[in-house]
Amino acid sequence: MNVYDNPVLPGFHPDPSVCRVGEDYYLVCSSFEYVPGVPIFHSRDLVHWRQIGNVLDRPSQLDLPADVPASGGVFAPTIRHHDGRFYMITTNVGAGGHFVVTAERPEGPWSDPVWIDLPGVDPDLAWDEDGSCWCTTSGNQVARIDPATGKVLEGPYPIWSGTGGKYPEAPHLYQVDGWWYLLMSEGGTERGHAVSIARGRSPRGPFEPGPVNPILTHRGTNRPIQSTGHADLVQAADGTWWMVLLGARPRGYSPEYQVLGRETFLTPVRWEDGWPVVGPVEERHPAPAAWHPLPEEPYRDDFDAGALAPYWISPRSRPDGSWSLGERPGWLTLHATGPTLDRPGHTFVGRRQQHHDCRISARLDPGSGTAGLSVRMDEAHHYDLEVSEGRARVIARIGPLRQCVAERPVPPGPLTLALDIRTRDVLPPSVIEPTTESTTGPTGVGARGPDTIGFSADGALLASLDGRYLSTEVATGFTGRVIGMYVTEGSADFDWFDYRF
Ligand code: 6LW
Repeated sequence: MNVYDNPVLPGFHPDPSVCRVGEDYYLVCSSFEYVPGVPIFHSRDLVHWRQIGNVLDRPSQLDLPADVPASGGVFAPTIRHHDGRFYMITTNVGAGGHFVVTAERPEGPWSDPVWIDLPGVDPDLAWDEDGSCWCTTSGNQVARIDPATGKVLEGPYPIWSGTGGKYPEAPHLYQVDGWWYLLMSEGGTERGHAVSIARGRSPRGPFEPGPVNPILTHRGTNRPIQSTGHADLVQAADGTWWMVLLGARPRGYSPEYQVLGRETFLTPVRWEDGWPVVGPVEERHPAPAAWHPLPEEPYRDDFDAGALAPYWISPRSRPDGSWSLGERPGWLTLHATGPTLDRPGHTFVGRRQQHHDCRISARLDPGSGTAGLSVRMDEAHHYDLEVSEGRARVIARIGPLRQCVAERPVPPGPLTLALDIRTRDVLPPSVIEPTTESTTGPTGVGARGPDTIGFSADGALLASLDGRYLSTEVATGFTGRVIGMYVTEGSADFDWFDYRF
């Protein structure tokens, strides 16, 4: 029997939503302040996912305000397939609200947005047998809408808001065996997160809660996967049921730090007496019957392709003219749009950190610019390995403080920058004396943190920093670490970027 490992989509991939078309599955996640927005993945078995694009890949679909705060922007999406078309509905928080885009093919092109004036976040779409389209939003409330025009035709009506946990959200409606099931989350997206269920005969309600609620939570447990919630259900081609959901894997000493953000997990569902039953989410489960492994992704992007791969993201915008794969063929050229990573408006092209232990390196020709690699949570929380004027330096920005923690001369011309992110030299909580902070080295690597990040230039280590300051618990918000190439003055070229784990 095959087994699979959770998470099925590691790294900052929260709020998953999934749909099946025949034997193919499609999954989308939130993207917040990053563009392109709403990554879309394909799988034939719910376990192995390949990114096939981004649903919101042009400014006519997603135009984030220049000052949208970190963790603002695009919140939780829902993906559905109805009458031969794909529908993706989400919310641009603070910049237009809910909107639907549709496509014939999941890889796109997706339409321009149709806006819907309803309160809340986390919109869901479901159709009944007479073709009416029901849009449920956080709260939870349901409205009948025309998805072609965005017009609200009926409602919104308040429906079931859960068992009393904070933030009733992430509603999804499903019609199964003559019942309408309302799956929702409550308790907040942090450690108290939970999934609850109710059902009724009509989308308008009334909804009666299931006999056991929440149907899933890891709150108060010592399970390595925490914050389980924001779930979506799918029936596989063989009739079995599965849940995709978000969870987090915090590390380090109390209160424990999550550095990869909220990730996407998969767990089996069974039905008992007309209600879905879902066990704890394990790190390893027996796999669905279909099994379609994918070839290993190359660890290096050589920048030889004509377009940027879909996993490269940038905060708020990536204006034409700020980047190019053609100016120096085989290199990614970046041009500065802003002078600092501490404020929006800078040039940064990055990818999610997806593994607790990993090594990132890049070949940089800084020319006469100021450029480097940055591990980013947001403008106020990032570590940078930067080169300019013949010197490499490590800069730590933590909250209101900004400090250069190491600096050394480097020879002119291209050089290799590397980040080593390691958990293995971090002691588990049980062996740490609660009153002492062990440190290793001049930059003060705390053994209580979740990991350490080492910074080197052409093989010479400049500094090793405690990773806790680039965690959700310190930075706040809904995203996770993104590691990127940047330039804050002039222009610079990157020959390749490696991500190994
Ligand atoms: C999202 C909400 C949630 O809108 O967090 O975990 C919010 N769930 O449903 C941001 O992802």
